[in-house]
Amino acid sequence: MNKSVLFAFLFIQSIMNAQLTERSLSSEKWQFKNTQEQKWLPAKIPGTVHLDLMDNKIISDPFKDENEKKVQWIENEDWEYQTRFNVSSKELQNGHIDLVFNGLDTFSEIYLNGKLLKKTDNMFRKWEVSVKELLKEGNNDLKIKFTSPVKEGKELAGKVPFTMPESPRSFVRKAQYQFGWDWGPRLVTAGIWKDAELRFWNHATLKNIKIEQKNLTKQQAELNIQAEIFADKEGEYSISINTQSNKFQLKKGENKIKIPFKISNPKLWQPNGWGDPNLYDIKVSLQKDSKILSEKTERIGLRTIELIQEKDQAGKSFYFKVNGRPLYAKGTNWIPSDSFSPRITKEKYRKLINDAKDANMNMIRVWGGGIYEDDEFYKACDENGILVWQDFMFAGSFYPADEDFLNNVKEEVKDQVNRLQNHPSIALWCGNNEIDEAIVNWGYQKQFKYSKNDSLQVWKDYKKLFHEVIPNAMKEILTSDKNTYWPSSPSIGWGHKESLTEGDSHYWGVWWGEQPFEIYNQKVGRFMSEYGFQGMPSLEAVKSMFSGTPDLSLQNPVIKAHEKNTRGWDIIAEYMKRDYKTPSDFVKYNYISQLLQTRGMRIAVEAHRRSKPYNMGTLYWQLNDCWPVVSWSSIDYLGNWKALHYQMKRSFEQQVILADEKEGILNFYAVNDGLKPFNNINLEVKAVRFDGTVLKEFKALSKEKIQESILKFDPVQVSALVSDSDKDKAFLQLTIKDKDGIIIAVNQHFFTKPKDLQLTHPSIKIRKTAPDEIEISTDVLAKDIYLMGDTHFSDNFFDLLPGSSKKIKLSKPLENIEVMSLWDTLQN
Ligand code: BMA
Repeated sequence: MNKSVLFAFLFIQSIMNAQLTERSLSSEKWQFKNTQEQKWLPAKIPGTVHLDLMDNKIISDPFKDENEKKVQWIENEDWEYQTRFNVSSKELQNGHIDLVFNGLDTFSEIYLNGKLLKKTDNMFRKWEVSVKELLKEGNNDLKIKFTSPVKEGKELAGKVPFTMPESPRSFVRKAQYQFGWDWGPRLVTAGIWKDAELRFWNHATLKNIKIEQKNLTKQQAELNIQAEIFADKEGEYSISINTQSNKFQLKKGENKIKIPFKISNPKLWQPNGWGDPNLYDIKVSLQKDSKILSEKTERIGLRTIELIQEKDQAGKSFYFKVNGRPLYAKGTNWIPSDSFSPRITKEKYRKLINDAKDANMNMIRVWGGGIYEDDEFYKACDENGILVWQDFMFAGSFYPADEDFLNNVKEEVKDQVNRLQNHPSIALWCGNNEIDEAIVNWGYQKQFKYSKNDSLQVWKDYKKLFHEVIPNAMKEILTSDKNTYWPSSPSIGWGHKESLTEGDSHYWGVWWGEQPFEIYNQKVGRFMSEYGFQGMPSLEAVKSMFSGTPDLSLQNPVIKAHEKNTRGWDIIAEYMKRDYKTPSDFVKYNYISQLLQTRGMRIAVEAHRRSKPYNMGTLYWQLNDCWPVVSWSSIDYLGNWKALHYQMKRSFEQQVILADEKEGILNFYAVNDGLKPFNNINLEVKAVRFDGTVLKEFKALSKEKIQESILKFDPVQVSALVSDSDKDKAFLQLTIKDKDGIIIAVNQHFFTKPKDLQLTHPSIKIRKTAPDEIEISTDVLAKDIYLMGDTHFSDNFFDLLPGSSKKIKLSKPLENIEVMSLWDTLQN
């Protein structure tokens, strides 16, 4: 090696040495055991004890059969995890070495080479310990002891002088849905649920990068990049942002450096439906003496977002203004996609967010009983233009507010806000799910015989946690106060009249209140953040509930066990009786239960959208499942679209034509959520018999402009379109066209409930037009076509109009496709 080559080699080496490196410990060999037992077994990190017990064939899959009951003992046990990892002398030469746990579930003690390093008590926090002094060259032993969260929770609950509902779950800073929910099994996990790593660094390290958007115009985005740096000695350092480099004098300890940064001709981040969600990479590099010490890249979007609440005649508006324009929010609620969240893959996150985008959604609410989701979730939302309503993880109970608990929450808020704040998708931070409502509406105080003082204490604790501690912790972290904090969803509980005139609203009169679906037409709030109805999952998901041969019958105890709402089956049966003929055959029952769910949600969404701009958001309950289950979801645990998801895609189209029939009068509304206003649109209405005969046809011209984005056409009497005797034999075909005759939207309106329709036997034909495409046709109306097969159909559960055909794409080719329609369920 000549001198110059040697010099270059040493120079590169010194840079390498200086740079921060992270070494994951997840790929080391891990073992686990019950503390009561001797034998260590292989374990996987990140993971949970249930998954490890399954891998070691100690328990059977709790998602199958009635196994959930058999694994309840796990939550009462204590568990230990250990690994031995090698540290090289070169690694030891680094100035600083931190041991980082991105997530420990939940009560644990961390031991390194026999020494207790830290005790943890919050699944949602990140734990970092400096370990340079404790590490040695060669083998090092790391052990984490987890104590039962249920035992720990009970002990904490014992300190409160009155009984708290849902005890002990609310005492434990851990995903609340694991304690069992009305769509989820009780599987209280323990373990190293996120990656564990060693971080090697020298001199100084970038702790956080915070990007403040100061000003945004067409010409320029003015940003402040705030770098939070920890330095072990004072001195001159340089910080470069993309290609712009600056020198700074850093002090020993923590430093906060603000660097102005400009982007000219910025391309905005737009929500789905409004354009591209453009993103920019901001690479921050910390250097000393030309050596890179630490680097971080943040992917940001340039956009403004405000929550607008203005007093009006009815109450107070509630909507998001994005990039200066009111946005009608369309979407759903998100729960964790698995009871064992560490096994949710990046692909699963991507697929679900894509499915949301595909269904024309622009907002998802991350519900407070789950987890702060993985980075991949937020990245996918950023990239797909999906705004996130982010709850903090508190749901449907009372929570303590002693000093330890509050301090713990404060750190959790800081960790999570630090992690997530640069994502352009984050629209709002919300304190909790249904806690205000639980305190005011659910009668726990009476049930647990609270004294007046106990009740006052609960309210005081609530205010402390959600009106003081959380928003104040957020303020400490955020670079600007433009981030909105909303204490509770809903802001006013269901049943109170203000819940429909201000704030966000959860409407549960349908399902919980067992009111008819049609009530949705009246109960429209300013922003509907929850409402829902259950439907069965795909047949494939039902079959996956069984370890052996599935027995598809409603009476089967396995199927019964996969419905978590105590009155669930009865409620479904009751609503089904109201609107459909209840089939005795299981496959047909499954199909009708999905149509039933779809019917309810369609009525709700159409009512919400017709009420624009009074109503400015509709998020149905819920997108996904955490196991195979009968639930409110539109996509089942296996990722299959239920009938509901296909319908939401239609109902969430940017431009829709909607009919509202009341007391023999029909009103038609054209709704437009796009950026381009309607321009001279025409409505065509056709009354069509199921056999295709056109009974009446007219064009509606005159219209009332409620706003740029919503037009109301002149009302029409039903009797002018169909006679009473034709009401069960005909439907309305609604079409809006632009001035050039191009179709903007279509819809159908039926005059009777599905069970009363006088459908005739359709002759449905399927023709293969390509390996991954079919054409389906019918002679007479084929209502609610259901294509069956192990593939994803680009459309399904749709009405095929008399004498029409439609092409459908398949995600994978299929030999045999079975089909049924509503007609098949109306026969005795
Ligand atoms: C809502 C949610 C969940 C629940 C759902 C269905 O209120 O916040 O807690 O699963 O209702 O009951």
